[in-house]
Amino acid sequence: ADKFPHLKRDHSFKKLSEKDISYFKSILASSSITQDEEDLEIFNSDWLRKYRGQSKLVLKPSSTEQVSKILKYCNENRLAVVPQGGNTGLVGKVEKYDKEMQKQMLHATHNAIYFITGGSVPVFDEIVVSMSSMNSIRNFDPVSGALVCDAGCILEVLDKYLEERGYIMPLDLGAKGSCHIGGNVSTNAGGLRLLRYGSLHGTVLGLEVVLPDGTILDNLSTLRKDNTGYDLKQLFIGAEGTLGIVTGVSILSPKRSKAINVALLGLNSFDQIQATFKRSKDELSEILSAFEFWDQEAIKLVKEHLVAGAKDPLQSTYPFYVLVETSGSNKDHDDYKLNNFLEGLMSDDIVQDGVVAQDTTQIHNLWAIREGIPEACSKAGAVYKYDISMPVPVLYKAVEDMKERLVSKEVIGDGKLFTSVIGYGHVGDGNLHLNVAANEFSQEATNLIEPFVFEWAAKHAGSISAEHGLGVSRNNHLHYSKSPTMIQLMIKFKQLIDPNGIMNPYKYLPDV
Ligand code: FAD
Ligand code: 2HG
Ligand code: ZN
Repeated sequence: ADKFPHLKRDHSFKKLSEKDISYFKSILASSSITQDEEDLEIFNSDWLRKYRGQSKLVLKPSSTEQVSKILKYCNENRLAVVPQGGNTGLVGKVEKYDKEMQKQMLHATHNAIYFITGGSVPVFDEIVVSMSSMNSIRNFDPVSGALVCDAGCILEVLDKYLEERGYIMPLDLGAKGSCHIGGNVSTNAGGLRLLRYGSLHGTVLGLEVVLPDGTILDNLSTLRKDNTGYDLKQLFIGAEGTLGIVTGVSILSPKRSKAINVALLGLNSFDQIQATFKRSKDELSEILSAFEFWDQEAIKLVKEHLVAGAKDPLQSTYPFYVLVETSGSNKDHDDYKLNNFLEGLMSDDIVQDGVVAQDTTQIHNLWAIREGIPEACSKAGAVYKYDISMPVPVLYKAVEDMKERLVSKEVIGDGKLFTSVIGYGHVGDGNLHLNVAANEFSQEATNLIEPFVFEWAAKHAGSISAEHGLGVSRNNHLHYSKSPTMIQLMIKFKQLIDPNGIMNPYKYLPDV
């Protein structure tokens, strides 16, 4: 595909034939098979004919047995497969990019912006297996909070279901309205609640996975403790569809907190952010549930490009912003703690300004600023997105060093290659989202930021991807974060579980 000029179709994969279609028609309802050119567009990143994937077939199974039959057949016939959830993954790559694309991108809808960069899009003619029809909740235990559901359930739908029962999903992300829990598990998504509830490696209790040869691995345990043998489910969390298709998820949901507070703070330096974070752990301790930050560039873009509700409620503009959320069981207790915390920060001149949301609408509006940053950045032009983790003290140095590099090379500013460098993210998790906005994507621009950014992460004991994963855009940079021994072991796992390499090829592991 034009989009991936460095890749060549693997000719060991068979091309789709009428015989194959007949087989799929024998196991799936006709409404679960998409072949129509126009309908296929959306699964192939439609808006750009020139660069779109070339899948000719989308299958939408509605049961684990159907997924098993599909994969068994594909494996026996060497047909390559791309599992697809909500298409919100952020690990694709647009190699070529022109003004026309950019214009379309600026006018694209929220989801379309991300769709074109989705790692769940086929590279060549892989069959798309969309999980959107597997969206039932299978079981919920109101005592333990264990939720068992199909992989195609939308995250926000699950959260609403749990809200009615006094529980909450242990993860939350800006893409909640579209992403599937199976996609979240397959990308090991982090998001806005990781600080409080930990990663999916801890909250997922069990998985049902269809292996590439059609075997159903039934590990849908609801146990919190189970030390019998290797913990196989962990291999599939963050495997990005390269080892099989996740069809069912068992996840531990915590009780929903009765009292939620959100405060927005304005600060002068990243050192002040660190001091605030340290204090929040001391003084808010068990009720602290989120600690997010963004910089002045981010708020500028949010104000310029976004969205009703995302106004800056502070009087002046500050170099940095922090959103602190508390979730507890007693409103008076939480209010008291938060007010003391904020007063202390102000009187010690650590925080310059602050506002506390007074009702749920204001809570929503403050979160809308944070959750709207990725969209606002994308509307600023061609955005190179990096998602790196490192020790918190050097987190913002990545933004400063990148800016300094582009300034010293005289490639940023009016009429130059780049327009801005933006920093935001999950500071509580040591996870920076470094977005570099350019006028257009080009090889020249790419070469100015890569591999610099990956080398930077490696030099500072960081990871080249904290939460978005590898897809087609980071697979060849894996060595910055993992040793040759580890990469070799990963390749062996892949060969063991998917010997024909049919699952999501060309992605995740380094090109051979
Ligand atoms: P897709 O994009 O469809 O797929 C992602 C990958 O998983 C692909 O490799 C695909 O092949 C595979 N896959 C999907 N479903 C399955 C399955 N059932 N079995 C096997 N493989 C499967 N990520 C974060 O970590 N934290 C954030 O805060 C965050 N915020 C975001 C905000 C916005 C606005 C957007 C657009 C994205 C954000 N993301 C974030 C990216 C995140 O990775 C995805 O949104 C989400 O986890 C992917 O789910 P999905 O269902 O859309 O998967
Ligand atoms: C977030 O935290 C997401 O908002 C998206 O992970 C980050 O778009 C990005 O760079
Ligand atoms: Zn994030």
